[in-house]
Amino acid sequence: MCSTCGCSQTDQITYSKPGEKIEVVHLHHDHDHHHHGSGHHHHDHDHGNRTILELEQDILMQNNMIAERVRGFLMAKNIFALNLVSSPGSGKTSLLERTLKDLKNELKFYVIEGDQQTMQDADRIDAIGIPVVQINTGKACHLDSQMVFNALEKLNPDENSVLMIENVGNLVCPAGFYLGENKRVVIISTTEGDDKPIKYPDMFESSDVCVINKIDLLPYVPFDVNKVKDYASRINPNMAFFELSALTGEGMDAWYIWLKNQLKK
Ligand SMILES: Nc1nc2c(ncn2[C@@H]2O[C@H](COP(=O)(O)OP(=O)(O)O)[C@@H](O)[C@H]2O)c(=O)[nH]1
Ligand SMILES: [Mg+2]
Repeated sequence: MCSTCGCSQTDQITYSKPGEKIEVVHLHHDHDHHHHGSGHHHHDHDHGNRTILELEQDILMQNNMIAERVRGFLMAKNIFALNLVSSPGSGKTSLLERTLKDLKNELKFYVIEGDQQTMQDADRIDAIGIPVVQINTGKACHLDSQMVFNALEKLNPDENSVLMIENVGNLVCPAGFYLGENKRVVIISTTEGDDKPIKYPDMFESSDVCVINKIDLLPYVPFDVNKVKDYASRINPNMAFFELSALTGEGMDAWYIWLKNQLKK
């Protein structure tokens, strides 16, 4: 169960590289122990809210513990990791594609792709010649740290590289799941409306960077860039902003400078 929206997670998650399918058992604690052995099931009803809260805490605690293992692995290898989050279609894969194409001769990249179904995004990354693992989360609406940990075992990334994690398209649930990343990047595109930061504050609060994508469409859509920045800055005063078009390439240079500066730290 996702802590935020209450969706159910599948027991089996498929991890695969393009052309290859591997089944990995998803490790989630058996939370039924709240109900075992008491014989007083009417109490479950009385304490229903408490039980749900404990379940959420368990899931997030478990996730954070494994995220710290991911963090330790990345630190030991001096790998810089970004977690890209957004609603579906904002341009996460497009931003990745252009970034990888433009910087692949300078930096060593690895990619973890998260989607509920299909290998399509992994195929797009594979076409650029970058090592990629696709995680199909099934019913789950976010990546969790165990999935990333398992994907890292498969990727076996070199030291001094950059790991790009494309999360499942969703502005809600991924906010609660730290993956061990260095920075979280929320992407909002000009076709989504400029009210998203106040509607989905958790995602903007938990992100370090906000990429405003599809600026090539600004002449055609009612979207006030300054309003987005204002809303997002109220939620997160430390947010860094980039306005760009992953389609035309406009504004990508500032994003590249930021990325390369991060690696020097
Ligand atoms: N006009 C325009 N379209 C874009 C831009 N970036 C992505 N797209 C388009 O938006 C759609 C969704 O992009 P995608 O990268 O798959 O989004 P994701 O679901 O967040 O990974 C695709 O049709 C892209 O071609 C952009 O900067 N400008
Ligand atoms: Mg995508």
